[in-house]
Amino acid sequence: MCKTKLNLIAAACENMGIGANGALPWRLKKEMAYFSTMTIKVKDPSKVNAVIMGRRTWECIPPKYKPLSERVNIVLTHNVDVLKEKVPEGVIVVPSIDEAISYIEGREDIESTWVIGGSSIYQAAMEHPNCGKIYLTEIQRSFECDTFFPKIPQEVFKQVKEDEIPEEKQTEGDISYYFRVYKKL
Ligand code: FOL
Repeated sequence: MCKTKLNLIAAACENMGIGANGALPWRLKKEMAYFSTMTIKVKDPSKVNAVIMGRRTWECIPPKYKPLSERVNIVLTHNVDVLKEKVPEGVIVVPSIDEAISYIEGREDIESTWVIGGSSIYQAAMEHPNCGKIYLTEIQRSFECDTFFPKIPQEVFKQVKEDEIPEEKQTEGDISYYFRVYKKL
């Protein structure tokens, strides 16, 4: 059965940067809280969500937050055998998005699936037939970055309004941003 929708979630700055030197280029507490809430919240309390990430994204998460709590953590790598030795019990290591989807569809307790980066994983998820929505936080500043969110094709993704997601400008310290949602047509 092919029912798994891939939702992407990312925060990007004006130049579409998402990371620098293996870390986030900014520290935005409320924005990170939005990421946690969105990826954790479920309608059915008997279910959980899954997060899919690349190996480098896995490595960029601070040790005290790994694996991401209350979520099934799935890490993609071409070198499954090597990474399996290094991740805690319960973390799923697979070589592709399709293998991740197969794993998810083999469980009955996963409600939503969130793709949390980085660049190449976002790109593959955006091009995947199961791609659903992109939850993109647009930070109104430029940061020096070495990793970027892929270009969102305007003819494929349309901005939508989502209930419960504020449309107003958000501000933290001297940085402001918008929570945007794009839906694949
Ligand atoms: N999406 C959005 N909107 N913002 C992000 O910062 C973001 N970051 C990633 C992917 N999508 C994103 C990848 N990077 C943690 C750290 C880095 C990271 C993703 C998650 C992390 O440690 N998360 C903890 C909360 C940490 C905290 O409260 O400071 C978690 O439980 O989610």
